[in-house]
Amino acid sequence: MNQTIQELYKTIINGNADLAEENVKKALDAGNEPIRILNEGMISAMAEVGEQFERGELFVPEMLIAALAMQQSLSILKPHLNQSEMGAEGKVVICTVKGDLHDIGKNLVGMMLEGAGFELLDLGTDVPAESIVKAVRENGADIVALSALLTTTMVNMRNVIDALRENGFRDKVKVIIGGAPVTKAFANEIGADGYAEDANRAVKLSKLLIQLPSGTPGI
Ligand code: B1M
Repeated sequence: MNQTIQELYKTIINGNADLAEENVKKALDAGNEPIRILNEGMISAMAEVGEQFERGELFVPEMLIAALAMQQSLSILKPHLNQSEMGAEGKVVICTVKGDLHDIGKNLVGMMLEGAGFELLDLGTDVPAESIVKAVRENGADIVALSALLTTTMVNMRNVIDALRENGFRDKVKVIIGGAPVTKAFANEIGADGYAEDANRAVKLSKLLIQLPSGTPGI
């Protein structure tokens, strides 16, 4: 890793968004390939943040700040990247389900997925099943990622899976779910393809699921 990219890597881990933006510009000015800046300076930084989070060495606020630094600097890099390089991992439709306005965890998962090379279509919060089906129909998707923070709204995840099935999309997309009250047992019960406890695990799960053929039992 050369010096400008290393500086960027460090500023993202430290969550210094303004400096990270500056460092993307510096790395571009120094003649680095945009895709190299993305992979070595940004995606690897978020992977390290995720690992530190899993080891309990940093916590949600730090992860969120790092994710925001990643997001901000990504907006500087995006115009320099080929479309095929961004979102090369696959397309994800993400949202918080109907009735639920909590979006911090969903945003974190989205940023981490985007940082890991997935193309993201974020439908926001309080999203009814029909809107998710519509988004999949109109845009295509490899993965539908659903977040819920309330015990009263997590049940709406089942409605999304049912609606995807009724509209003929269930075998075409993988469905992953997460959020504080959600469990792996619940994911199995409603027929989701996978459950992730946190944003980093959601990325790992998505990378794994996208390689599996349709109809493979959930993990
Ligand atoms: Co609300 N709220 N809230 N709230 N809120 C909780 C969730 C609650 C546990 C607080 C409590 O009572 N202790 C409780 C739920 C109880 C329950 O259902 N069991 C609760 C309640 C009751 C409510 C209201 C009903 C309160 C009221 O009005 N009476 C109301 C509901 C509004 C609605 O949604 N319709 C409400 C409102 C709000 C605010 C608007 C004030 C605000 C949300 C602001 C926002 O999101 N923009 C809010 C907040 C901030 C919280 C707490 C304090 C924090 C949530 C949070 O952002 N955590 C929360 C208490 C708590 O969780 N300790 C609480 C940080 C975030 C990074 O974590 O979202 O869990 P989290 O995401 C994690 C993982 O869960 C996972 O990854 C993230 C970490 O990497 N993850 C996924 C999340 N989504 C995933 C998707 C995946 C994979 C992993 O794959 C797709």
